[in-house]
Amino acid sequence: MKTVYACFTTDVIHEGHMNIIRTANKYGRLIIGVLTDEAMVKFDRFPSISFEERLNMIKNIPGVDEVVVQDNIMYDDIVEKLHPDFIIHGDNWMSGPTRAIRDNAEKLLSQYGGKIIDVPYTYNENVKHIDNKMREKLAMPEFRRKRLKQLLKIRPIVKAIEVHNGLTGLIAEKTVVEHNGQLDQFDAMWISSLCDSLAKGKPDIELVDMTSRYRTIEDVTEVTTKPIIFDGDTGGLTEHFVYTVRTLERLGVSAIIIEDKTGLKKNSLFGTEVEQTQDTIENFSAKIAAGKKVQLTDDFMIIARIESLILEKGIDDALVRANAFIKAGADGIMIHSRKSDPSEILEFCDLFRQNDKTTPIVVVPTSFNAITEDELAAHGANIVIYANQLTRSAFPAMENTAKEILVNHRAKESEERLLPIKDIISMIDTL
Ligand code: SPV
Ligand code: MG
Repeated sequence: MKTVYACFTTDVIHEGHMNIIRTANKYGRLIIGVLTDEAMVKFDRFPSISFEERLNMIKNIPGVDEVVVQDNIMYDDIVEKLHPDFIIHGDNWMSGPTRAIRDNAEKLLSQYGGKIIDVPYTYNENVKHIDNKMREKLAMPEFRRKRLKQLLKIRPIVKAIEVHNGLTGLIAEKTVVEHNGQLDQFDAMWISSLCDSLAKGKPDIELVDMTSRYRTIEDVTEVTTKPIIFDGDTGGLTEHFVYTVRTLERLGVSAIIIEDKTGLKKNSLFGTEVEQTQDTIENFSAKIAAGKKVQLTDDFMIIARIESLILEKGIDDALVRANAFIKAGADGIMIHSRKSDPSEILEFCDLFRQNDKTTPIVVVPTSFNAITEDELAAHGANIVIYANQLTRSAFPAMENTAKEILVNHRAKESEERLLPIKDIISMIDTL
């Protein structure tokens, strides 16, 4: 009897899956691999039910002879272990980044004469509806909010990218790349105070008020499912901060990062070129403790951002503060630097990890951008934030086009660099 293998990454079985199962049964004994959470979040989306639930669901489908665990989206281990005669999949994997998965399967099978079965993908209103419902469940505050903590448990380092509106939210949500035979995407979104302010043509000095910042969150949550880390600047007055915590929790935000500065906040990347005042350990600890006290769920995180390196107060000061803020209840710490050399950040991480193996460390490698995610993770960093690169790439592109139109007195010359009109009008899915 021949064996047929299929990998399932779904939380809901619909007619498309049943079609694959029926087709597979014609070829032989069907083994289904259930993709682990770790592997699933890396290339697709967060599961809305647990791995065990997915395993049981698939085990109980008539026509499924055996269920196994698949812990990588690529088939190398599975093919080595099971040597299936066929791998079956919907033909939607013939284009886009998932093509890399098909290529991987094909190459492995060709070594011993195995074959791929591409089943025409079932795409009708019912399947579309089920798929949308599954995704939209992930966008609900109660599911989205806890996802950062879940990701921290299963990702070697959580990767967040800056977003400041629906469009940048969609980029963070949907961008998947194939590189070196692996698929990758961002895990989370960072609502940067710098970029949220810049998008409104305002300086990054806590001038854009919370009502407006909440509006940005709503614009982003409308069209995405990934977890949000909110840049809360100094957190403002403690009496105000407690309300911010409540609102963010209700909106489904996973974490707020507040920095230990006081008075008129200026962007950290100015460093000591402008006057910036660090808050006292006592005041800032009291602010964190007040926030933790009003928090209603276990999902939400308050992360303390330490500005000692930015203000040239040294690593020892940063370590003392980190420990004090954790004692006050902080769920994580962010350490920032504006040097291009990452040494002080790495030294901080190493020293901090000597006594604390678990509290998440967040880093923002804007200035020290040569360091890779793997290197940061090796020093104990848990979250890496690409804090402003989308805004910084869009701005020069827009400015160049504006200049070009002025020079040419028409738009023809710019056209070939622009997204085609037909792509832009069909870019956004309608309900
Ligand atoms: C932001 O993105 O607004 C930040 C990070 O706070 S930084 O600009 O580097 O201070
Ligand atoms: Mg900021």
